Amino acid sequence: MHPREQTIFALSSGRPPSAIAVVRVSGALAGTALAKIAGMIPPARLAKRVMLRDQIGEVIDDAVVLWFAGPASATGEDVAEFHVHGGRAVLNTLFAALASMDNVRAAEPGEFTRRAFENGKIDLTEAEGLDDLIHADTDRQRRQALRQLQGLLGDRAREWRRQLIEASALIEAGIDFAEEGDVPEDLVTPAMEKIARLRHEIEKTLAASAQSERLRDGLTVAIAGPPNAGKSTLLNRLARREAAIVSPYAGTTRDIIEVHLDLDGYPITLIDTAGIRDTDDPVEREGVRRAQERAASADLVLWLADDDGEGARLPRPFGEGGVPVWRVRNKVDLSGLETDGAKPGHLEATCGQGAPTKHFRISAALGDGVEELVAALTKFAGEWFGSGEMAAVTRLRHRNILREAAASLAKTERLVGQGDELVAEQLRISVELMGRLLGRVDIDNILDSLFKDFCIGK
Ligand SMILES: Nc1nc2c(ncn2[C@@H]2O[C@H](COP(=O)(O)OP(=O)(O)OP(=O)(O)O)[C@@H](O)[C@H]2O)c(=O)[nH]1
Ligand SMILES: [Mg+2]
Repeated sequence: MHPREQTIFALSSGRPPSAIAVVRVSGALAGTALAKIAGMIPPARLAKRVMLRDQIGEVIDDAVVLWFAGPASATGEDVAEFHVHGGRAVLNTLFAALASMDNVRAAEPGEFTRRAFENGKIDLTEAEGLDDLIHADTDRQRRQALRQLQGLLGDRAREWRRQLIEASALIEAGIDFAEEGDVPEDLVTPAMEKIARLRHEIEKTLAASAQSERLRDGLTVAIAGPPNAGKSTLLNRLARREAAIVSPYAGTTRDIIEVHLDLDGYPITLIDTAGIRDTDDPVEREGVRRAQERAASADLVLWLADDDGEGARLPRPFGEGGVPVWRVRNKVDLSGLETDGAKPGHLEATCGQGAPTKHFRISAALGDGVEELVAALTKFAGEWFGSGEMAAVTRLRHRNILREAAASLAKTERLVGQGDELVAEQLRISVELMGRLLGRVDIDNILDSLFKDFCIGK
């Protein structure tokens, strides 16, 4: 039997041990497996408490089972669910009992979702939304993934495709009329109006997509500055754990340290880098090189320096446009606040050349002024991510296809007057592009790369 036709099973809940574990079985033999192990098949969609037994009649567990007859199931195939106690021994025995059956095997990662897709239960954008949902860390990411899973992008793409097919039907009808020698009614004008409207809508969706994609990938903030400025201390305080080593020796941090923060639902990757200075130590020099590289590719740099002004000067390539840099003066507890009367916290923003710079004075060790810094970061994240509420174009794949589709429609508009056949052909290309967004054509390579990112049991 071809592997695609075999019945598959997997643990669909989290890593054992857990209170309850859910094992899903999908495929033609799901019912046989259920009957064998649970001794019965309950009515569809009704939980039933039963004793599970293995091939030689030994008790596996006192469990709850569910039965979903295909095609009214998550995968479109027959599906059985075993809700057992989540101990490793229970699971291993259950897996062994399932695997002992011919043509029943453990699932590959993402295989359940792949079958759901192949059986028309979900489209590709929904599968991708599901993937994002599983990997979402923050609440905002979760909501966005859910919107995609609910098929908003898929619905829109389906509607666009429908309208494109309508437009091309009009054009083709015009061509047929002309061949038959009838007076062709003007079918091109309404078709072109439709196309112009569609192109406009696609472009609008694309414009909003940059923000959605950002929400998916998160915002990177780099802490950089001279050695010993307290960069690692600040990272640890923001992460609320000792992620990086702090020491009074200059040159402590060499590798890039990365922590993930959730600021008001916005996913932030915060990185701590080696203190930037000239050094003869080859290891530290490599650290400095990496620090500069990462900071230059971050979305925001916090340039940390001692409050006494030491190291406050920005070295290149910072401050030369591109990445916004905020100046953070640390160790205000040491310098004594009376000197200039300024309190820790956020000082007024100065607008020099390029992006506006913000100034902060903090004590990373004691926490003074850190709250203001976090508030400003949250505000920055809010602006950077934008509202992103409506758009669901979260992947480069979507964006590329939509861009191609918009370009193809623009080309269609330019072809008007040069022959309806050319217009019709160009429209066919656009229809195909929309189909690709939904996964109707040349999908195998997209599928392989998408589904292997899934967890087993999904
Ligand atoms: N008094 C005071 N000491 C601080 C403050 N922040 C950090 N320190 C101290 O400064 C020293 C250096 O701190 P780190 O966080 O390791 O500095 P760093 O910038 O990561 O240093 P490198 O990794 O070597 O570049 C440590 O002894 C910290 O305890 C602060 O706000 N006040
Ligand atoms: Mg450090």
